Amino acid sequence: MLLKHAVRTLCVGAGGQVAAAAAGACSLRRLCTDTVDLKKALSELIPAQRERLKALRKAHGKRVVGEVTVEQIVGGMRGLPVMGAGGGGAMLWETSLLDPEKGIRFRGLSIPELQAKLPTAVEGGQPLPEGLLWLLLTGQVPTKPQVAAVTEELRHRAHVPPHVLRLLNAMTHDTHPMTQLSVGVMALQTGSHFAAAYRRGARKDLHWESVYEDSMDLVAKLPRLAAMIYRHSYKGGEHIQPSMSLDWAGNLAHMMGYEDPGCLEMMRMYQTIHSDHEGGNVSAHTTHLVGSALSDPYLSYAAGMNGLAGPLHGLANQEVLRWLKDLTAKLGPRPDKEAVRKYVQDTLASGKVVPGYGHAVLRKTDPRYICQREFAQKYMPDYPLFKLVSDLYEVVPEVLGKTGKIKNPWPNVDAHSGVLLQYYGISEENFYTVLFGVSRALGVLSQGIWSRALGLPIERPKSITMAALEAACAPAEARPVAAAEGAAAEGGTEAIPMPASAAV
Ligand code: AMX
Repeated sequence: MLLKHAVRTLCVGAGGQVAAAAAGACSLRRLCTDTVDLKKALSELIPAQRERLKALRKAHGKRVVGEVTVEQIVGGMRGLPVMGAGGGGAMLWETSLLDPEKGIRFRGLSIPELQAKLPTAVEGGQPLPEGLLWLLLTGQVPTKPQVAAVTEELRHRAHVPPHVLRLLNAMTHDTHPMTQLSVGVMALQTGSHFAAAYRRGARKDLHWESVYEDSMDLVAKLPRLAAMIYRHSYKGGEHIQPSMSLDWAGNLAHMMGYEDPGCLEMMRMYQTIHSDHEGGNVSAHTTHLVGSALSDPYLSYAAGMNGLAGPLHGLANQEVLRWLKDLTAKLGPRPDKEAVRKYVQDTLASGKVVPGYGHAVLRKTDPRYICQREFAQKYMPDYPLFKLVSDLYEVVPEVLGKTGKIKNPWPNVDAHSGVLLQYYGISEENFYTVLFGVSRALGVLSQGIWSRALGLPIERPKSITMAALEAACAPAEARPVAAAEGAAAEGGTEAIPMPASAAV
């Protein structure tokens, strides 16, 4: 590991983990060494967390924590099973938790708390995402030297081998940037430490170590890869070398070709707030699922990125910009609110979604939207596109609310991010989801390291046929018949009862 200078001790006793402390739950123990070495810090935390999970399973493994409804099974597994605050959960995810009303908490910290506590590049500025990475992995707010050590570690891991650029060059310039990202990450997989260690027969309790190496390598290389994709797609393949004095997110802006200090700060904020949104969203869940088969971090993250590329998920930031451009093309740059209302109604009437609005879990305005709005109020208060987005905030929720079916009419993260990028000249909206994807690596790969450290098993939920569900819901006296019909209809041999455990 790089840079092992001593810093002040963090040993302040047990129970200090910000997230669990807030929740009153058992927590990660405080680090008791003077280290700026992230891997060493992790290795000190892992044994106690393994014991914690073991004890939980032993004491409560058979405890019923909720009921499952038919609606939950056919409705995308939302709120499964319902238990306690936060709306329940169907998988273990340690790095962040989404409250439907309050929004995301990163190891217990809200976005304003991140902004207040994490080290920054600029006095009073936006958090450095490297600090968030430390927080996600250890549950501890890092010191400045710890963040500096992560920046340095990432710098040393950032090289992207030439075969990746050759592969990008082989793709046409109009290949969607998310396709290029997925292909580029897959090409990087040749360097997987985990795949090599597994081939050599690495012990299961040591899997996390090579997964850590892969994850840090991948996080380090992503800004370079993303910038290569950007320059390949839009700037005639004229690439820009990384700066050895810039931080991880600042370097991303620099390698894309943007040097405005405001743009660098925007990139630090953007990369921080898009990083993690608990485990159930498509990109996180996919990364988690694929990783559970012991596919290495490159394979599992690339799979997650293919999910992020869907228009109902990360691609929504691109869709928002297209929708805004279409709006201004039809109505002019600053239409009145009545015209905007009509445009929103027309969108709904044409059977399309209003991009950037709604959420599967959130029931209030996304704090990530608010954070970006506050950034815009500070850096670009008079920018016409920002004013238009502010008008939409006043009009869209009311129109969506009137439909009576949309559970959350409020804006999500994607309603605002494109405006900030446009302001700094990053006008190519097809690229926006790549920036989201680079950030998302921080969260999903951190959890991936913990998943291997905790030895979580292959994920394999049992599925069910419609006939079996109908049979399970039929009145008791009708069940055998329904079951038999269901089984016959499906060409199967049995419909109910369903086995509680799943087989691979
Ligand atoms: N515009 C129009 N209709 C919407 C809508 C929107 N913004 N949000 C929800 N609806 C519709 C749904 O399509 C659904 O219609 P149906 O009953 O005819 O199928 C109905 O309202 C109920 O949906 P819901 O329970 O409120 O939402 P959901 O959990 O099924 O979907 C989401 C959540 C995000 C996919 C949806 O709100 C949506 O499509 N939003 C627009 C796309 C978007 O902004 N996605 C980004 C989300 C954040 C992210 O992942 N980056």
